[in-house]
Amino acid sequence: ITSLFPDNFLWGAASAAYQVEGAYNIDGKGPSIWDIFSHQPGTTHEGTNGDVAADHYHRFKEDVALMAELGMQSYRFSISWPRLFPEGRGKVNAAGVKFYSDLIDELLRHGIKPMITLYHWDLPQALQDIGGWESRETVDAFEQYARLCYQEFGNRVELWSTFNETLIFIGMGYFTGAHPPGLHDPKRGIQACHHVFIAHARAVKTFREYKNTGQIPANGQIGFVNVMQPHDSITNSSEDVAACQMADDLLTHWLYDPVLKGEYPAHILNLAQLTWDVPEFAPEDEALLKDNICDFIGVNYYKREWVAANPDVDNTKINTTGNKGSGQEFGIKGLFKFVHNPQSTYTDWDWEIYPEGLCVGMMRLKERYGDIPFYITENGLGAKDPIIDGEVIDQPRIDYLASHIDAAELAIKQGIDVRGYYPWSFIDLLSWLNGYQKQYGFVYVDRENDLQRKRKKSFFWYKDVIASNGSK
Ligand code: BGP
Repeated sequence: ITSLFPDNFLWGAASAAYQVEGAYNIDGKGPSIWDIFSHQPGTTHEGTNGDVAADHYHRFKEDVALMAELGMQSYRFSISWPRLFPEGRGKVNAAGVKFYSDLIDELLRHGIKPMITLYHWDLPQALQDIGGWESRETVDAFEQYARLCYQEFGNRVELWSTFNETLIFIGMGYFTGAHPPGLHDPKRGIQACHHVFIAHARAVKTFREYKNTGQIPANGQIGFVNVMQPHDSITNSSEDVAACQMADDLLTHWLYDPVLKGEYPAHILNLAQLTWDVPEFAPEDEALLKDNICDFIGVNYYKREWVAANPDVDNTKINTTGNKGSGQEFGIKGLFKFVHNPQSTYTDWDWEIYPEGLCVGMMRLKERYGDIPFYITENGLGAKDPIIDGEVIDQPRIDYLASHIDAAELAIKQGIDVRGYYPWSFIDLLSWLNGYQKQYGFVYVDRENDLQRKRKKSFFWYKDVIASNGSK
């Protein structure tokens, strides 16, 4: 049966600089907050870090050849800001510019469209030292960085996004402290996030200026990538339903409304009562946001969360071992908490497997924001893949992705404008808090054996998916 995926649908895969490149201190790159954070004891799983990662920096030609063999039509990757600006701003590192320029050329030579993420969490440490996203100076520096990227790569790259997953880098960076800058200070997090929205709008505005002068082709598009995590209330009780609404407002609407409506959801402003001191947008910032609504939304979908009322405690527990049931908890006292649903299916990292959520999530977003174009910028199964007779047999990944591709097709059937699918990830790479044991790739990296690449079972499966435009 032919699929419902349009002919120009983009089948891709995704990665991020810190997780794949390695070469963390090579050729003039400056340190990022992740370089500093991951080198501190006790911050990551068994002290793993991205110093070497998959060494994609040195092996990108071999990797692009594999992408081509897989049939990938697009590759989503991020640029390491401190590779271009070792100090975050000011002096440009020419070797860094050359690396991305060569990577882009190599992709284009193989007919693969680059999709660039400007910010996938590796803020230059030099900017953290002046306050990071809490400082308005970082907003200026981001614009300078975006400008350099448009100048250097804009003529060859159509698809761009500004930020990846504000929920995670703000939530983990400032609420739970599991990511850098490692704070437990929601008030500061809200302020940092506020600046991220303004930085986003500034980068969109600048992008359009480059488009108007022809330095970026007319078909260039810029979007924002967010976590898409549908929330459902665990019971019909009014307390749980209200808690679920709060989770949606705080974890979804707070992060989508500013980029798609140019304002904060009312509930978030009301949270000022909790002394979070939510800043209102200054009139000029609000106008900037409203005038620069982005062209598409990238959704990263892994799981849904079941929500219940939470009169009890603030808590976070992250399963970083892959031992199922070792606990994945999150709760904000007085607002909501996530709960395990015994009827659901979970991965070994206690993430619910719920393919329909991919469709449901986009339908809910369409209901709130109108008919926006979507790219599914991440989706995948983290697992300890079994090696059987030297082959990586990752059948659970195939099952996971196949059911989510069905859900994407269902979304298209329901009239959602879905334009591309980028599984996480092309190759096995660093999981921020789980190290190298939590694998996502179509390509296995033999860490015992000079980082040799090996095609997994899913590689051959996804190759057929792409070749048949998603037909089964
Ligand atoms: C998303 C990030 C990715 C990636 C993925 C898998 O939040 O954008 O960078 O890491 O999650 O997460 P994890 O590695 O924690 O399993």
